[in-house]
Amino acid sequence: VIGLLGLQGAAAAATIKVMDQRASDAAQVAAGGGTPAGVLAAGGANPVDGSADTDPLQVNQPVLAANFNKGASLYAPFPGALTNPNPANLAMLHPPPALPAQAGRVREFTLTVQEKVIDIAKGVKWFGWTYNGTIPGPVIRVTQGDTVRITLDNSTAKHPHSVHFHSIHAGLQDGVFQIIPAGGKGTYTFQAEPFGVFPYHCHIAPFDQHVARGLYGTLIIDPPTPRPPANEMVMLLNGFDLQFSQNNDVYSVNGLPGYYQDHPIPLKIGQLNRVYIVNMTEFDPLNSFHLHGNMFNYIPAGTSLKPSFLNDVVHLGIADRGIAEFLYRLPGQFLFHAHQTELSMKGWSGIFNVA
Ligand SMILES: [Cu+2]
Repeated sequence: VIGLLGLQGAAAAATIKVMDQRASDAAQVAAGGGTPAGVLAAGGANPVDGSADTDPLQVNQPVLAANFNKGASLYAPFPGALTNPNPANLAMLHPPPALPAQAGRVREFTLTVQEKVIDIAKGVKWFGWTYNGTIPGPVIRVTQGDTVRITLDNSTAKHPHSVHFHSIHAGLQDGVFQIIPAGGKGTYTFQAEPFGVFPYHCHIAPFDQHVARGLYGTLIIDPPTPRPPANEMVMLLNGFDLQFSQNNDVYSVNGLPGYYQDHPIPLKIGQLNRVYIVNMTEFDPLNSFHLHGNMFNYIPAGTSLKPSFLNDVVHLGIADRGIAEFLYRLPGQFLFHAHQTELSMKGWSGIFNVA
């Protein structure tokens, strides 16, 4: 408080240096002199913004509340999930199986950039930048120790792009300074380590364009001995800024806003479930995963074989990720969703049907 008042005093007496004024204000307040003279001279005895606050006792809460948007949502109505999504988006839910480590194994993948119009939700089209035609791009799964070769085919794209993997590798394979020009093609090579779950994404400036337009996906690096068998799922969390306003209009799991609400995911009682969660939601500082009727063990970044904690919600900053493991003992329909109401109401909500 002293510092703030001191600054106001300094503004009123422009010839006095700010630090000198602060020191004299502090001395005056410390000596019991109350508000410093310079602050009083600048009108500083009044509330800082000069306006009177509403007296809470004068607020007619029932009337105010009854008229507040008539009880309707403040958000635009969600247009509804696609009825016939791209099968490649649906296939992302269940990743390819883990492979045990094998010395000298080389894994090769091709990501082809396609700048194209895709369907997002009912009546909603999006001119996205995609890896292999989908947002997110395909799930890439390898094992720790594999040599991984990723070819980025940019031959039909109108912009330069790259692919930058999180995880450990040489600087020359990092996808930041290794830009593939429009019409070009290039390969990134690294040895997969450590085991865990990672995002990959384009890393060309302007980043808001190249990432938010859809150039991202999930990389799973399995431990040399795969984790115990489970019903495995991948859920990449994202948003779509349909107005190009730095504000997302719909949110999704695997690029399908609202889809798993309309088409519940069947789970079996007593079966171990393992969800690889990756947050690639631009423009919102946090996304989250909340599970109903249960608790999950969580492994941050997937870089351990042992969970760090048991919870029913986990919050993820942008590019954060982890593994949630859980098992249902009781049947029923259970929501999983972002616990930010806006995100859940705009498409990031789904149902597990446990039987
Ligand atoms: Cu790009």
